[in-house]
Amino acid sequence: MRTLERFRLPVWAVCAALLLRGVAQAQTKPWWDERWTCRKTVQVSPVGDYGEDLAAAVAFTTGGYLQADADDLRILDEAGQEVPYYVVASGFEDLCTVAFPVERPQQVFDFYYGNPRAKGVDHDWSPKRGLILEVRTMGKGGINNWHQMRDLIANSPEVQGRGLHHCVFDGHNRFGPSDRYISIYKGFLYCPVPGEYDFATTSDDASFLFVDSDLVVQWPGQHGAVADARHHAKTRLERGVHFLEYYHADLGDRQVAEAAWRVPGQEDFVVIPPEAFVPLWWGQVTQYERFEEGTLVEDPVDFSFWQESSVSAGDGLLSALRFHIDSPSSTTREAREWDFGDGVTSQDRSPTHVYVRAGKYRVSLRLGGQKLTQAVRVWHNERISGAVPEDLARDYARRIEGYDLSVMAVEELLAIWGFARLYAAPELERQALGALIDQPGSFRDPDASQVLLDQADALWMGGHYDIAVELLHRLGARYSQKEPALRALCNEGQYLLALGKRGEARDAFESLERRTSDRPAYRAMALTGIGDCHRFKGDADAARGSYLEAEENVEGPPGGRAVAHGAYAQAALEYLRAGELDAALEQVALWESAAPTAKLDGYFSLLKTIALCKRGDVVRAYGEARDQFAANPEGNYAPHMLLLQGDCLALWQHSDEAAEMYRKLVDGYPESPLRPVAQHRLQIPPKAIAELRFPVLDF
Ligand SMILES: [Ca+2]
Repeated sequence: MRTLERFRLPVWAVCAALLLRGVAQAQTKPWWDERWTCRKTVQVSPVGDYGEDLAAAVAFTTGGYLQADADDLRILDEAGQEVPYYVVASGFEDLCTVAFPVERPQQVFDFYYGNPRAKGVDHDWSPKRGLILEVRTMGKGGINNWHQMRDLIANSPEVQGRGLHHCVFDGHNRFGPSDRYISIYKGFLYCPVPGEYDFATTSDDASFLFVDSDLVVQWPGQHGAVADARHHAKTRLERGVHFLEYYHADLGDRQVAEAAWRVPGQEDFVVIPPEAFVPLWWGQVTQYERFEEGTLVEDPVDFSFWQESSVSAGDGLLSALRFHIDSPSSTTREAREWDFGDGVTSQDRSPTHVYVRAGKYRVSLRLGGQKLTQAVRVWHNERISGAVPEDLARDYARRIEGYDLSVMAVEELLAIWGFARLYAAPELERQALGALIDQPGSFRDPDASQVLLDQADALWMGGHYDIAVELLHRLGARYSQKEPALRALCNEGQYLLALGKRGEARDAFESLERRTSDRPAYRAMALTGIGDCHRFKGDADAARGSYLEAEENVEGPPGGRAVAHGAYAQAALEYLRAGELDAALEQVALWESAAPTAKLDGYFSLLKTIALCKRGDVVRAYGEARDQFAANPEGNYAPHMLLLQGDCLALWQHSDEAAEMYRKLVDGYPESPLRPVAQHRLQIPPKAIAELRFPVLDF
């Protein structure tokens, strides 16, 4: 530690150095203890009237050098005397907030830390100013009275977060998920006049308000909040500072914690305002010095960060954090790169970064040859900004569109996708979806793969047929053996078939068949699809061959296939009559997979076409009717298939082709009871599914 000696030079040497090196070196002052490697100089500024028990608070970044519980923190005043302090928040991230006593404005203190072996000092000092909020995860216990609540707090040791707060007026948990948590507010109220003070609480769920350790008003138990002060009680207080405690517990659902008062002479209750709490002065870091392996680091790299705004999106939360380089010489250092710990980087001087999920991130800044990494926590702090959520969301979407989404994890991409959908940012939605498809982890994640499959379905139903097919194709191509890929291929084949692209559909089904030699259920789907391609071509015999082969791959249903036909048909029809279309289609799908040869029977196609058509999927409904007609133009259901093809085409706004189908029925099936229906539809084509009447179902 020889290098430290130069800070113990005699006075004359310091004076000589000053003369030689200029005024800047006047800041060099003796190092208190060489075992402590970091020193931050803090200057305090007064806030509000001075009053008694002066105390300041400062939040400083620790660079990860401070012990999590701040045991190695030492604060020295200008005379080199140790000053007691109170840790408001430490260890949640590389940012520490402490309070400490002060004597006068502009007073300067040295904060020493960075000694992993230092033991904590018991100061027995806490500020008689400000308001501190602590949130804990709820443990086991009741909230029906103060005794239960006290035990519950004792049984709830996990602290989610702590910090200085403005007032007791919260509608969410700013430190974690807003469910099953306990909030503890402790603050110092200034009562301007002696007299009867009326305190009120409203909460969701329980709340207990104490003044000077006496329980004044409470609203225990599980309940919603009310918008009035019906839960209130008076207490007599002298002029001066009084200790307020407010304990709140939320069991779930909504959450509110609100403390109000009516000071003597006032008519109405008001939320106890921030200015009612005796203010802490504010400290600011003015200099940072650090020793590394015994050598003083010239102008160590340092950056600070704070949460600027948040937007909630469904179950998730997006937050913008602001980062600022604190190293004085940073302007002269050219190489500068931020890594925000979520895969995104930036070269900006003072970037704002949007995190798509709350949580802890390791953020690093490379500046010149130095690098600093700090733990940064994105809190569940959804109301820190007064901005309109839609405005913020637009700004967030714009920023996120600039990210390289290929480096982000599946959870992040899902969050972005959900956000983009909620706030109607189609470009971002498309980007997130593309990145999800390309992200190797997507199919290890059941949520992500389901999102992608559902999305393809939604695109299809929205009329984006080609995009839906493209999405499924990419899914199928990329993850050749995984279950969602097989499902994607199967859906792709069916969509292509509905679009009349038999060759491409067959490619998809054959690709599925090649991959599923050891997976009978999917193999049956592939063979059924290939059978559908034959049916589309009008080759009923080849279709039957493929369907029979498919049936060999599925276990026969109980009671045999003939019984299954009847059971599925009955169930599908009943669901159709009840208007439960998804359930009807599910029965159709079960029917199809248990007994693919059913597809050669017109009745199956009839029910499937009606179900698809009623659900609004006229493209697939049309494909089914078309293929069934092609397979068996002589069959009992051939006129039905022509009628339904006409109906689908009419709804799909292909009126000429629709008329052609109705005419085919009128001319080709003179004995059919459906002929008059077709004649009528030639006069008045159907316009909406709601007004359409179906054979079997309606006549
Ligand atoms: Ca609640």
